[in-house]
Amino acid sequence: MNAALDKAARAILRGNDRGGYTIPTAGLYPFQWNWDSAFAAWGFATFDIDRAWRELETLCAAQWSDGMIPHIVFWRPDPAYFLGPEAWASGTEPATSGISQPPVAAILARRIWAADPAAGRGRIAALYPRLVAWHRWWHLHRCASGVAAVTHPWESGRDNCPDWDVGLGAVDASRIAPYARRDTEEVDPETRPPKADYDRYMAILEFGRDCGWDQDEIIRNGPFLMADPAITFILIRAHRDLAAIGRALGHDVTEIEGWAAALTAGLPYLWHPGLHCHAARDLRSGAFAGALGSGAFLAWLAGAATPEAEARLIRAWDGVRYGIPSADPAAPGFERRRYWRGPVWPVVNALVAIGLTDAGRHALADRLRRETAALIRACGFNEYFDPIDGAPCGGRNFTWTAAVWLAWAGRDEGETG
Ligand code: 9WN
Repeated sequence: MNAALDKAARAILRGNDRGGYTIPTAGLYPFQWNWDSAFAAWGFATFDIDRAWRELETLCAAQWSDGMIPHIVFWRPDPAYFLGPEAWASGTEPATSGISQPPVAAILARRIWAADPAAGRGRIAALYPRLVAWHRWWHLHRCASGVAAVTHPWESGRDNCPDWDVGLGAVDASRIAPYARRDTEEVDPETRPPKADYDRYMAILEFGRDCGWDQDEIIRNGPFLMADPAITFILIRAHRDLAAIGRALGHDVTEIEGWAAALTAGLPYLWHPGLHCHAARDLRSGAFAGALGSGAFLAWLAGAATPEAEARLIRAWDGVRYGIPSADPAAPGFERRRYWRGPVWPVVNALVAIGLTDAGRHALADRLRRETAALIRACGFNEYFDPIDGAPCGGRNFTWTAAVWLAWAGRDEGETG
């Protein structure tokens, strides 16, 4: 059974390969996305190590001069996606979006290097300065408050999760021009963010574009600035992994270790005593998101899950058949099929499992792997799934679902890559 699914997963990666970069899925997402590519590389590393490094190299080739690695790279035009290169007007070559995405690349690059140390040494050595520059960009432009912030819900990778409701409520979308979405032509609109969210995504984008993506202006006066527990946990972990890579290459990593230590020291700001876990916070008003989101589960990835948080997280997990739900199933806003407001995302599960394994929570890590594998076995390589009945949602033949199958979910216990 696993052999057939391994073969299908490899075929998805090959089929979504556009020559050096992999699209998330044909039709819905026809360009290179940042964290999708890092997962694609992890999947490729299980059967084509050269192609794995190539994926990361292509992504890093789109790096901006200030160090940012953008969230979308528009290598070739494709009218199938709204919002394309014209909307962002990055002025870069290649054209890109104007924001970033969860910095998982160093976490996965370290694992890819471990898969074949000899083949990877030269490749990781060449990528290392680019990754350091990107992590410095995060430190300088997103972490001034002591925790990591996002300036657009899309920068979080968890677009419409309940975390952002409090910040989006303050965004004025009354002046945006009419627009036509493409995503709701590709998949069931009931599983996508509603128009009210998209209006605000547009308004935030237009502010960035109109100030020429001036980061100081965006941080000072932009319509949306929220501290994100998920990016904070991911960045802590990614800094540590990048420091380990740097050390192995013989570099001084004091600066990187300092970034990780500063973010770790900032975590109490995100602790929500009423929710008993870390939660997003609006940096303009100080208001907390009132709901537990999947970002809280990434505490394990940063080695920051307290016993109180563990108990709370496991309670939310126990509320569904297939973990991890992207929102608390007991909360009134839970929507089991609407994108990041309830569904389970294999890609987030893979990150949580890395954290659980490192925290010595092997039984939980294995439970998560089995629940994820059951979804994929029953329904295929969809973008996300209903956590109650396992129904497949979103795009089909999805690159990162195939990749996490190959690198993690489809492997036996103890084999995790
Ligand atoms: C906007 C590609 C991306 C993922 C994100 C996911 C979704 C895009 C969209 O698809 O976002 O970036 O148009 O909905 O939320 O995490 O990287 O798979």
